[in-house]
Amino acid sequence: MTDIYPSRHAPKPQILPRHDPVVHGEWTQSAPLTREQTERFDRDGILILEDIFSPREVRGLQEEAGRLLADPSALAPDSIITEPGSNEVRSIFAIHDQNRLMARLAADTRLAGVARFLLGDEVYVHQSRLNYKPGFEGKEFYWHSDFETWHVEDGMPRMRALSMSILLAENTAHNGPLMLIPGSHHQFLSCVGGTPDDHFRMSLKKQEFGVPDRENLAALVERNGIVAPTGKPGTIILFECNVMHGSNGNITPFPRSNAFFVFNAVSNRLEAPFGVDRPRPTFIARREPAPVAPQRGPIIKEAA
Ligand code: 6CS
Ligand code: FE
Repeated sequence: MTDIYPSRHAPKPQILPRHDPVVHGEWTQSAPLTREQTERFDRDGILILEDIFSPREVRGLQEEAGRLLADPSALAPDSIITEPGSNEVRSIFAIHDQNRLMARLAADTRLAGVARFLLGDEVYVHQSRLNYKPGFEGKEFYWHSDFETWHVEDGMPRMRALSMSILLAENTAHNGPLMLIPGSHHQFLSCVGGTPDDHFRMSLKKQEFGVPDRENLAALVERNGIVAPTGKPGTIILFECNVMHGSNGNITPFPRSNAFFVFNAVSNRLEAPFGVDRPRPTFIARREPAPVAPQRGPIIKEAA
């Protein structure tokens, strides 16, 4: 099978064309986003959705994330990733598979319904995680395109996926907010260097392979700038699978926690990885699509 997005093969980085549309669905009056929001997502690859959840729903999600962090004993040990150099929890993966409320959040029409529209297909959760980025200890996530990793290490064939980060704590300019390069998704930045065996054991803590070269990254920033959306808990930062992004460390006392769901089009289900022999474990990348049936209504019932 021809690899139209080759990466980590060549001795030099390359800027390759994007072969996939950004918005795969057709906007109509019944779309879950306005025409303006849809056009902005197409242009920038980023969309911020605010005031989507009720205060009760946000509080319930924050409490659940806190409970899981306080007592992860019921969770699959493999799914818990600690910070490099400490035992602080950095992420809990496959959260929609391990927690009823997070499964209901992922299936909510305000998330899965929007993903179905933008991806123009039924969707499933390719990956989910709770990111905690603890105060004082939270380390950075270096610049990367998620699609580059999902293509090379998981076997995602085309660019027909997107991420939704639901803020569970105030994301400020200080506690390591997500930084994104708007418009960077329109080209594919092919990386140099191979991929170590079981790369995920290192990359989920500190990614050093499948990262862009500094010259091309500097050129991207020069042309497009950097945005670092901040917002109150409940804000959704939605970004396209090939947008270049990263985040700085967190040396403030305030954790920067979020719930993170990756929606992939069912038609874009994983194949054999394009750059490694063995695919990553399923707690990181689901290999059997389970189409999500979007659900309406509050994810937490208001007290009677
Ligand atoms: O490797 C992955 O799939 C994960 N790593 C990062 C830094 N972002 C995407 C994804 O959550
Ligand atoms: Fe990422």
